[in-house]
Amino acid sequence: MDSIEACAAHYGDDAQAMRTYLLTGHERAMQLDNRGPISFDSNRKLDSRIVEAYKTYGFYVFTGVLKAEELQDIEQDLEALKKRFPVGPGGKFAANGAPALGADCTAPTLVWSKPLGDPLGGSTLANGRHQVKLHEPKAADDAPEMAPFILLGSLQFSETCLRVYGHPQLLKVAEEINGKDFAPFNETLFIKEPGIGAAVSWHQDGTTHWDSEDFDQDIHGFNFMAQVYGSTAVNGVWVLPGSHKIGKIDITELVRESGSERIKGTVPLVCGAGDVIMCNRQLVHGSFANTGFEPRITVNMGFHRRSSVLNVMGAGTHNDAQVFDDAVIAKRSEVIGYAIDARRQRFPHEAPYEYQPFLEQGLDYKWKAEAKAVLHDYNALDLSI
Ligand SMILES: O=C(O)CCC(=O)C(=O)O
Repeated sequence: MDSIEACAAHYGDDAQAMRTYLLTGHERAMQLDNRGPISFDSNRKLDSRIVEAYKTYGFYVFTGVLKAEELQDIEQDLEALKKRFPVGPGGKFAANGAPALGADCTAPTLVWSKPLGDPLGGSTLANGRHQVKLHEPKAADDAPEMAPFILLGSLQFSETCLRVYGHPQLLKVAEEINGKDFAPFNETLFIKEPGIGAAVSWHQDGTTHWDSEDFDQDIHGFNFMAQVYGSTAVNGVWVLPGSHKIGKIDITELVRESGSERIKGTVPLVCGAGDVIMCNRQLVHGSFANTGFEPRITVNMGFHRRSSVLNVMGAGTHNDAQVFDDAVIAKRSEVIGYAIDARRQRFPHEAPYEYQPFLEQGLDYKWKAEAKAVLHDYNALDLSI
């Protein structure tokens, strides 16, 4: 409630409307039948109730996926990671004078924003998909001028995120939704520090397949959003349930019909630390600036059907546009192999995931010092559609 009050207080004349929106959205989200542990039936198929709920709403909250030990690893790793951030946008050095994270990368890494800003909203960035600009609340006087809020190509910087990516149950879910030969999309961190974290205006993620004759609700893939600290109505992503089935939506019109940026019918992705949300990329979704007191760090990892990316000209949203032929997809998929092995080394009691394309080709990846160099700039090949 403290965060809800703090958030509402940033909305001036709309404070009461924002308070009501946050409270009712939270209640409605908690009433949906789309949360629970990952579970498979006796044939090792994803529980049909999960599949049905995901199809209906476009998202599912998997509870208790990352256990306390793993969360602790991630928290420590992310604290160390933040110390490696450059002191400002494009900077080459961290505060301690060491070369900054990403300073030697050519593929994009950190995206910065003014505190509580909405840098994408209403801009032509990312193919103009963030059609409206959200309210940019005033940050505290002592807030930094600029702060990082997205880290692209995150797996090259964080071994703990790489291990999350290799999680056997999550990869099995990716297989169930996108087929045994599923392909990666991209991996990012969304960093929403209290009082600083920027908004990500309402959007749908897909770009390339809206007019495809094979269009369906899964054609642009999905993201896993693993929560390090949990996600709330104040700091979390909001979604319009069911909107993933409709096609390309005029968001400006939705906002107009709703009478404000608080789009009618939307609900927040509410969950605890260690929960992982599976979120269809076609859902109308976005997040407000984090004016509350709780941090949200999302370990984001997307997956596609192979047919959605094979020989497709990329959207150029996350990297330079290129055609994704077999060789590009195979190269980009190596990270799955490294992730599985990195996880096996840290959690040897778990049965590692077996990725069908590697089995078919006799490929076996070992996570060791040289492999780290292979991941440098790996996101230049993000399968961005
Ligand atoms: O985490 C957020 O705030 C935004 C996430 C998002 O827009 C995405 O994953 O496409």
